[in-house]
Amino acid sequence: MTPDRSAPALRTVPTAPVPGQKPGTSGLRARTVEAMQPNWIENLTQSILDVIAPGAGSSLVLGGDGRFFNDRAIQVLLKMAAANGVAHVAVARNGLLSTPSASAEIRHRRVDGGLILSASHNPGGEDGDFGLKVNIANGGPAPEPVTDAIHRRTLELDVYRVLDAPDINLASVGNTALGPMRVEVFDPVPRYVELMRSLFDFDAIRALFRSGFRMRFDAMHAVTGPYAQALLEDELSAGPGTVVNATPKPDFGGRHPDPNPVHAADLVAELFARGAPDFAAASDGDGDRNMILGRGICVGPSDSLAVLAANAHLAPGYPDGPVGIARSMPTSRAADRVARALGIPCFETPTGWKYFATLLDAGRVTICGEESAGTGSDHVREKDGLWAVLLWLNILAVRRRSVAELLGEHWARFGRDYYSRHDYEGVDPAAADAIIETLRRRLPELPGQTIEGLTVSHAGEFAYVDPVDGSTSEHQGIRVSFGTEARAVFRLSGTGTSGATLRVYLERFEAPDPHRFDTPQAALARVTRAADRISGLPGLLGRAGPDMRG
Ligand code: VG1
Ligand code: CO
Repeated sequence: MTPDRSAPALRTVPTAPVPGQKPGTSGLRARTVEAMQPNWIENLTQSILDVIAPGAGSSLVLGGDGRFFNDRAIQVLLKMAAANGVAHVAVARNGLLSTPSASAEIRHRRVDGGLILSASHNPGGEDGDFGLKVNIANGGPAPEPVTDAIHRRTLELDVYRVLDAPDINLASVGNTALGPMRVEVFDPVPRYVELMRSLFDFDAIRALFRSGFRMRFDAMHAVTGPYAQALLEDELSAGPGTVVNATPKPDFGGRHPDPNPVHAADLVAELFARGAPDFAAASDGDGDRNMILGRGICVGPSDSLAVLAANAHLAPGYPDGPVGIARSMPTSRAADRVARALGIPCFETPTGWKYFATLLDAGRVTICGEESAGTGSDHVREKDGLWAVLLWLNILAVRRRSVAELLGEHWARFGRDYYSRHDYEGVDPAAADAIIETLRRRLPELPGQTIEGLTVSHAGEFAYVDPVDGSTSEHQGIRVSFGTEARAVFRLSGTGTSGATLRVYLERFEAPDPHRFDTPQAALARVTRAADRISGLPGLLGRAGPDMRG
């Protein structure tokens, strides 16, 4: 038989390990310039495929948030998947696939996993960050043993395999052969819309908009634009122009695609100005986070989790309410109060969505959330920004209250957990480690001490034992409790790409009192001073205060 001249040639390319590819809280992140170095993406891809798609015949889902270099990386990933015996890759049209939608696709298609090219809320562009999240067959983020195995593989790799073939056209939907592999370019929006329709009362939300209710959604030039337009404008008739910054851009329009009051300052200003809409929301680069605003009010993510859990039964997807709630350790205890009232368990997990997956898989929890603007449910295995927006809309459509009234009623019933996160960014990593180490050593002497009028009842480092599979995770943040009233938590971020970020999480509970409306920073002044005295921050860093107060 004569060889088929049109068949693409498989090349085995010698390579040397590229250092520094360490998995963080959520996937692997690097400066884009670093990711563009020769062999960087190839080595990483080979290591991932060796771990999650060993042998022939596997199927994967592929896409990302549209950031700079994703288009090149996707072509490399496809050609390497083909060369490594992967049978089928479903790749989103133009490479645009949100993280929750990727999770939904993996689950629906029953494939072996997925690759999401995103550094989430980190800035994009050539001067920004690049990232890759690996998801497993349940649709959730790869757990630590898998990311550790990938990391180990990057350190020992000496060859990678790639197919010499022309680029795949990602602009139109359809099937193409890439050597022995089938590439299916698909539009992920319809399936995501169907999933949301199965959970929420679209008629009730349409009626809310017909009644004159107005909203704004800021897609931050990131991946949620097409999904939000299809859902809010086309399906729910929220009105044209509801979704702003809807076109995904490789540099997110030069801004951080991070839905917080700093990076979505325009949206916040609009909601506090005269003629403000009733409701607004924003999402991050890869569509898994959400910011919720009402007229004249920002809803803190920890409060949002509590309100969603307390009212989930108003949506058709959750008729009996949640069976359990899970929150990351630094998230405020507002959700615990709801769980207690509902007579259901509330689990406390380390930071990062991967820790929720075992609880969700085991059917122990329905709703999960993190203080970093992530909320989600058992419909997928990722946090889901637009899901949270739609659940809020469904609740508002049934309750017919303003966001401020709804929150006020929630606090009147459960009490209020004032909450704030202070971030110190761009810290020298050695200095950051030293600060945490000093704090760790001081922990035993803290209990019983009264600092700024607050008495320390407990001080320790959070270690987690997964109640489903018994796996353990240590060093997940330092907790200092002042009785049941107040708490300070210290931890190092695991999502940055340059320098370290120290996070200080502050909270204080106040029993229901309809006459108290403090701002969080004012209500937390004493806890903040106590936390600063315990950690030595910001003095140790020689700074006046944190770079960010969320
Ligand atoms: C941050 C948040 C954490 C979140 C993670 C990924 O991690 O604090 O709650 O799960 O980002 O978010 P860290 O280690 O920097 O504190 V995203 O939207 O990737 O997916
Ligand atoms: Co994200």
